[in-house]
Amino acid sequence: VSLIEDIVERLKRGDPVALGRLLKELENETMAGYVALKAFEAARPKGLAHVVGITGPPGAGKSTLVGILCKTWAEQGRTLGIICVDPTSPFTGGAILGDRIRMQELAKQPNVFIKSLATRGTLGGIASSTADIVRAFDSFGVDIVVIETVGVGQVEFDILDTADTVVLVNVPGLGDKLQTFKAGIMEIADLYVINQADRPGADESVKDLQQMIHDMETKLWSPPVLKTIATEKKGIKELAEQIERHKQAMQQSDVWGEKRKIRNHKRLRQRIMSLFAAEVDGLIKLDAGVAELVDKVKAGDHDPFTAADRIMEAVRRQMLQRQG
Ligand SMILES: Nc1nc2c(ncn2[C@@H]2O[C@H](COP(=O)(O)OP(=O)(O)OP(=O)(O)O)[C@@H](O)[C@H]2O)c(=O)[nH]1
Ligand SMILES: [Mg+2]
Repeated sequence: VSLIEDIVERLKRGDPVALGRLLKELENETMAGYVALKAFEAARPKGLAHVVGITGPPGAGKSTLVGILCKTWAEQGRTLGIICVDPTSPFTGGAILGDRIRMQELAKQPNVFIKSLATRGTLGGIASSTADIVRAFDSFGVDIVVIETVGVGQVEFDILDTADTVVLVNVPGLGDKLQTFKAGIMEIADLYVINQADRPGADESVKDLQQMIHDMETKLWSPPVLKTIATEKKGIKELAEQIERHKQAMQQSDVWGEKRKIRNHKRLRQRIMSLFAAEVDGLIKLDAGVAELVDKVKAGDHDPFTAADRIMEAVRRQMLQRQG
């Protein structure tokens, strides 16, 4: 048997080492990873896992919260897949060691699997490998996939808009920041948490958020605002309950199914995009004319519209040639 077949067989038997290997391949976007995942996911039920995104500003206490929340779930017998996107935030460098110890502690549980992803490499690469890793966890049979991201940019948004439930973690003293939140990531949150509620101003922040949610148009689900003290394990039970309640609300409507359709479609689009990008990159290397055109656009001596049209034409020509 080939190495890939061997990995797939072991995955089907629930071998955590094989899972670790698959996740590594998916992170590196290798062909072996895609072939293995394709074979594995074909043989498994799909879309059963509840995908929970936890996001918020640097240092809000996301990792601490994820750690305790996941420990609670693991003790209830749930199987968990945790994805930490960019755990080495430059803002709270000191927390990395704590993060690692906490994660090691958590990873000792037989039903908890952790994958850390560093935000490097291609634009959109993280979003697409995260989507594949979610699928891998789902096929492996985990009950809940938790994704921790620092909520600042487009990449996080791309990752989180395919999560079923998005939890936005903040700290007391939101005040003026509320306006900026409103415009961005705020809109995709299903649950709001004021963590570090042991610090002053927690109740005001809760009120501010509640007011903001009240002002927003809410359809099926009105997002609750919760207070937690992650370091003292306070408010965790309520948080877990609300996450579960959101899942039930989604399943009672067509949102649960709709989210899965969007997620599947997005994976397809991401794959097409990356194949296409590879095709174009190959062409630029091979075709002196195209390379020259790209250089002109770079220098500002050529408009990108006509250049893109020409490159598209060249790609089509090349594909036809290969067929003929
Ligand atoms: N006082 C107080 N401190 C907390 C609480 N929760 C977390 N912290 C502390 O806040 C710091 C940051 O916590 P992390 O869990 O690393 O925060 P994070 O949001 O994951 O940070 P990044 O991943 O770097 O963005 C750590 O020193 C925690 O111990 C809390 O409820 N109260
Ligand atoms: Mg963190």
